[in-house]
Amino acid sequence: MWNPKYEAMERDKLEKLQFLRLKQTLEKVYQLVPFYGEAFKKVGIEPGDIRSLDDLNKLPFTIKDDLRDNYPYGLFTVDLNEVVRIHSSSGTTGIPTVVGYTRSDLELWAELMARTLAAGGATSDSVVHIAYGYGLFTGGLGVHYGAEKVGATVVPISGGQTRRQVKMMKDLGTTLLACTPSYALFIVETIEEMGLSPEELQLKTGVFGAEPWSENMRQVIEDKLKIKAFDIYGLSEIIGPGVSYECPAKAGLHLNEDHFIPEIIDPVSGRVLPEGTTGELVITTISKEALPMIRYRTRDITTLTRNKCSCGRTHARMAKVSGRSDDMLIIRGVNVFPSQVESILLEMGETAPHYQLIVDRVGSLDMLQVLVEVSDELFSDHVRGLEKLEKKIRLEIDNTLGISADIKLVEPKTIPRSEGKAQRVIDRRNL
Ligand code: DLL
Repeated sequence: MWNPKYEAMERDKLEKLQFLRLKQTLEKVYQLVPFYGEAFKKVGIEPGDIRSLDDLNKLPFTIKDDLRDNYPYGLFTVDLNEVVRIHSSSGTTGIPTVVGYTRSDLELWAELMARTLAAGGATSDSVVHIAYGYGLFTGGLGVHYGAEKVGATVVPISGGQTRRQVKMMKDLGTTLLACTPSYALFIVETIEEMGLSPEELQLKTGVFGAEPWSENMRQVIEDKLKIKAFDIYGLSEIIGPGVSYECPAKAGLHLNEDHFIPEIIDPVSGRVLPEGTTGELVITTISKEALPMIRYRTRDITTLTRNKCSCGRTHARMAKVSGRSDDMLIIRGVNVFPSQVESILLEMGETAPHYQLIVDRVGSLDMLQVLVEVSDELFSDHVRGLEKLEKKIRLEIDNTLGISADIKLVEPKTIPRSEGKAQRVIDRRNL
């Protein structure tokens, strides 16, 4: 454990600390950020009305559009001369969101990433290969400063030039790989193409995140790279990676509760849901300086538990994120997350772990097509084998998710590979 004093803090102490920090944050945003001042007044709340953590739900939510409406610096609580770094999340549409860090925010971020990496086995002996993108994306630099804080030897390679990445990992004796799970798969393929085997590398662990990935995907990555794979979660608006991370128990991701307060809400009604119920994660930051966030709606779907973990950490654990409420596809009325399709495909184990969902509307009917890659051998096999497999996958998806999909097996390496976040869904419906 990187920082047992906080990571294993008794719950009553932790909650006292949370409340103290929450009060300070609320006073600050109320005074300094007109957006919050107005939003609180609109619901008739002042910071003084928040008398316990249970009162948190009296506060209004903050959403991504609020960041966009106040673009670029409108929600900052400090002057720009105190801001020492900017990051931005690209978003797929419209105005990007800009986030800022004071020097103390950067120190906090490095601390949280040190916890994350230490939980994934990093020590000062590790050689950490960071293939998350560097730049405005928080992945590269976020992991970077955490790895340096741990004292590891950092290789800041960023994404791209995958053959060179593999060569460097081999030559430098990399022990820990940090990248998106989809890029890890691309690296696996490249290792094979280069005629190498994972045993020729020194890799022991990987910390993967920035996109949803199923338990079955974890299995594939662990088997193929012969490593232990850990899930790490975060979002730019809150801090970047470093919000929550898996420990060796792999029983959920510990959310750094001494700095963030999580809630789970019903994404439709906005009501707070009881512990253990699946819903949308909402996070309040309680120690960030430049850009505090009050009840920020992440859109990520998960579950929370506050039971103590076997690893000794006391912080709440969130389940692996199954998807985003705004990525959830509604196909003929049925809710489908791409990760559910991924789970089914990988569970069957007869195809490659590369797939894409194409959604279209013919007349008034939604059509789902699932493109799945198969191995060279199977593809060159006679057509009947392929048809049989397509039928099997179709049945499995129908039985498990209750939707009929058209399955198309495609040749190896025809689905685009990703160096960052994979594009799993192409929605042509213009909804
Ligand atoms: O993706 C931060 C990050 C970088 C996390 C590197 C982990 C590793 P954004 O670009 O702002 O920040 O995207 C945040 O990505 O709301 C989730 O929908 C998704 N996401 C991040 N981590 C996970 C994960 C970074 N482990 C958005 N599992 C979040 C599932 C994830 N989804």
